[in-house]
Amino acid sequence: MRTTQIHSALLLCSFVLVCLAALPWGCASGPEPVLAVSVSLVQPYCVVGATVTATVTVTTDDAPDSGAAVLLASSDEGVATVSAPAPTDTSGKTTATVAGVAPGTATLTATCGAAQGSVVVTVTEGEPVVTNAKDDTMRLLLVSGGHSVMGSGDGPNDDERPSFDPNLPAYYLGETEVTNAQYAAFLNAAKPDATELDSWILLTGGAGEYFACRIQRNGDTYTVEPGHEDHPVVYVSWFGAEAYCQWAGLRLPTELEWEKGARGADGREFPWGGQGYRNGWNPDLCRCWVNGMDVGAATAGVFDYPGDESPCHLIGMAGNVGEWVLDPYQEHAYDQYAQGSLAPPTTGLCRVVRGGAWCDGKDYHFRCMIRAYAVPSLQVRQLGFRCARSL
Ligand SMILES: [Ca+2]
Repeated sequence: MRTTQIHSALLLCSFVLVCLAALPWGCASGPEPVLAVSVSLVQPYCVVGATVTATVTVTTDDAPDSGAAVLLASSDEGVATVSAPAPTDTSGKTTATVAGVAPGTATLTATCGAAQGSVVVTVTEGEPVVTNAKDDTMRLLLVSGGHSVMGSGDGPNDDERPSFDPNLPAYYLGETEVTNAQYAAFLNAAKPDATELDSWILLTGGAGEYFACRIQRNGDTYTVEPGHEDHPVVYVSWFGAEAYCQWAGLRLPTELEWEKGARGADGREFPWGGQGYRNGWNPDLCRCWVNGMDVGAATAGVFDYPGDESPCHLIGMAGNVGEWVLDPYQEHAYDQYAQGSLAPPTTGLCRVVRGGAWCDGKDYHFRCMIRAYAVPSLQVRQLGFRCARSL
């Protein structure tokens, strides 16, 4: 073979290799008969810094493994990025990896031939739901970071004014108030001495059926009166709430965290909605005096009023029992927050209490921005708590 023939043969081989490399995997020559493309996520969210797998399904009018190459892109690479998909398999599916970059939402679009499919991925700061390792019956829900409306511009109380718009980092908040069963489990594990026990919870409760404490002690064993396991614990002091949180590896929420969890971002009056002073009140949606005294039990199960759900999907923020939060009460705390300093007060004789209770009858007790307070040793029938956790 002459040199020019050898060069021609090598050039031809190179050309064929280049053409093969340019063809998508499994792609026959000519336009592909792609009928539809769909893309789905194994889970509808992606945690910042982590990845999830997207599945792209290509429907063709030929064998499913003859699809053209799939291109996958994110609408916002500041939120989510996608890696190159693997080749289409014989079932017509291909997979790609989605990486969370920053909190927000991005649309993932898969393109194959003339067809497109898309799905929205929400990139979150953490897992949307965590179960507390110390007590696997307790769920905490992610409250996303960002601005939200707090306080009130038209409310009647000086201490809830002004309205302001702080930017809180993400955190977790208990889905419900802590229950009798959860608190009894804590007492059984902690085995408090008599002094500790008395400072945490008043097991003798009050007189009468409505006013009993539903946790009972027999030696070192604590049990719950049957039928009240899922009711919120009451007669618990702020110290008793703190002790539970420390045991569980959690903490009490600050009052700003509590209020954001109850209102979401739009400054609503009640967890379920309403804008403006007392607008949106509906006593049927939460445990309150209207429905609390008539049914023979003061508190209700923590999931018995699903209408008392906040935009963050937290239950019982309006009613059932009022809730201790972390902060000492200072009348002018909201003035200071509104000026930009979000550090909670560190001193004060009382602790803040948030939300209404089964024995409250007035609509304004259930407004999300009401700031009540009590001495931390108080142990009463309408006061419990829920837990929080940092990311
Ligand atoms: Ca409550």
